Amino acid sequence: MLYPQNNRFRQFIELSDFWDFRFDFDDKGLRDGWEKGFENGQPIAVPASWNEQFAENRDFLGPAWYQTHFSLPWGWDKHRVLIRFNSVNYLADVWLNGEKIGQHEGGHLPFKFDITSQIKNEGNHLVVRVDGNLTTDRVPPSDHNLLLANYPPTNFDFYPFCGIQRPVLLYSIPNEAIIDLTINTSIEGKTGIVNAKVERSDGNPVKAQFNLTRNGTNISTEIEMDNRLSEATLRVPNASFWAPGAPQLYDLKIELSRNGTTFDSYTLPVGIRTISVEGDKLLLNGKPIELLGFGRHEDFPVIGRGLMPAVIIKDYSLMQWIGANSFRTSHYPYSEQMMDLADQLGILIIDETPAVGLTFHKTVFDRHLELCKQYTKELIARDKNHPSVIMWSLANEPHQNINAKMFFEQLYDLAKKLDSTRPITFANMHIGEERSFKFCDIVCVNRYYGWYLERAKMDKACELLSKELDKLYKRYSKPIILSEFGAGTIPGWHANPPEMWSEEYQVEFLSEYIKVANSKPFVVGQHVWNLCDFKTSQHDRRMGGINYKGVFTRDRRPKMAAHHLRKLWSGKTD
Ligand code: BDP
Repeated sequence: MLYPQNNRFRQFIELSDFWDFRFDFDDKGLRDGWEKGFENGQPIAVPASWNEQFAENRDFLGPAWYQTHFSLPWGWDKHRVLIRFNSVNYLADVWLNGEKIGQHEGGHLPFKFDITSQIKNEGNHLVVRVDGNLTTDRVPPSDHNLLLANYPPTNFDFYPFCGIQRPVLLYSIPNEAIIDLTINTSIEGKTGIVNAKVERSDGNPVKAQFNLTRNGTNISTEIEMDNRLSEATLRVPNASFWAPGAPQLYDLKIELSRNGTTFDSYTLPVGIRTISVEGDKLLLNGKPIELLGFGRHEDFPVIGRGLMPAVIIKDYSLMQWIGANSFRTSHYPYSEQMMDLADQLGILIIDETPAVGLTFHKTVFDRHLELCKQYTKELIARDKNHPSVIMWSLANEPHQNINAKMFFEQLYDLAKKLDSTRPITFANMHIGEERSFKFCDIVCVNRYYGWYLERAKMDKACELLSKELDKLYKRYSKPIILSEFGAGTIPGWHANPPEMWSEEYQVEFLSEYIKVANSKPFVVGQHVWNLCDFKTSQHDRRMGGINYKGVFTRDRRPKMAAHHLRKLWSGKTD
């Protein structure tokens, strides 16, 4: 799914602004015709979660209604016009000028509607009903078995922020247009090979010009297309390959023309790189790579899970300062802006779907599988062209259950069919061995010995961790990533000898885990939980509704562990 862009043939504007907003406490909006417009609203910032914007109603998860008005930009009346929502949590119903234009279920992933036939030149009225409620038949689900018994009752450990959390874009494309591109790259010696598959809105005959450029290099080819789907391959001698530390990007520009007149064009950054699993190694461009980094959250005071460009910059800067080269989009897809920057900065990403808290109960199995398949398709469609994305994670911590195997077999097959070039994984919960590791190319384990188990006993914790890793490798012969390990730490709380919740304990905990990881050649990644403290539901284990496992605070100040990790990962102390 291509991101809208501005060029001679395409244009987009963001409808980011203060919109009009109303909570629908009695769920009467649909009955009372609010889709035609509602009264007594209050201003709200879009994009941003609604939860922390007001003095009241933080934990009300919906439904709530948004409305705004806009005019069509000059010159768009001759073109196709679409509206794209980059992320609405969780269920969105959309009306334009009183007419329903569609619905989308699931947050964190974009959806779009063609509104060419509904749009007016002036005075367009857009209404969105958002339901962020957690229920058992949604993914992520509400607390199914009271495992956490938290409030709001989630089956996962982060705050269920809701609303229009990423930009809403209005965009125009030509009537005959490039609809999608799929880029695959490979390497032969010093030559980079770029294969570009093009999907068009129709199959009319056209000429397609492909130009791949970077620093004065220009590789081009022209082909005739007479199908909706066509492809071209470009070979780049002495190519600059994409890798952390050298994130070399080419621009691939595709232009469509007929009878000498160009009528559409799209430009995409392309990184030439390969990723594969061989034996106990993860290989980037044919060479073993070790992932050092974090699990993270899109989370910041007031704005919640809303797009926050400055925080994205800050977090990348912190990761680079500390010597990290990677992170996992725990536990849902992050903004497209975050992915674009990872391509530019050379950061590796384990890209996770929003499938967290899965239980596989008979009553919800089919519904959850259907939603997870939808999310997997939407995620791969959105992120398949990012060189930074090196792995798909199909879920976080599914509950171990006999039915999980059937579930993951189907999801794995689907993901492989959609993208055979990237390894697939999911992150496994501490409480036991996963029956579905068979359906992973790399085994990801979240482990908390020394925190939730063997509390405060780091010696015993490391012994168990080490034994378990050996056992897992012996059984599955796949590389392993420690995809989470961490200790709750109150900033400024000290103890000697180290005690749980103290900064010293976090330092000890992370150091000991890293020692174990470094001692096992088959452990190819260490992702600390978490980059920063983050908001979660209220619970007796979560003081103030905050998970304190960050090595930075929620406002991005370093704890002792941040300095320590920097020393371990980058050798720097200044
Ligand atoms: C893991 C989860 C993560 C939690 C973490 C924790 O994957 O979402 O925040 O534990 O307990 O089980 O801090």
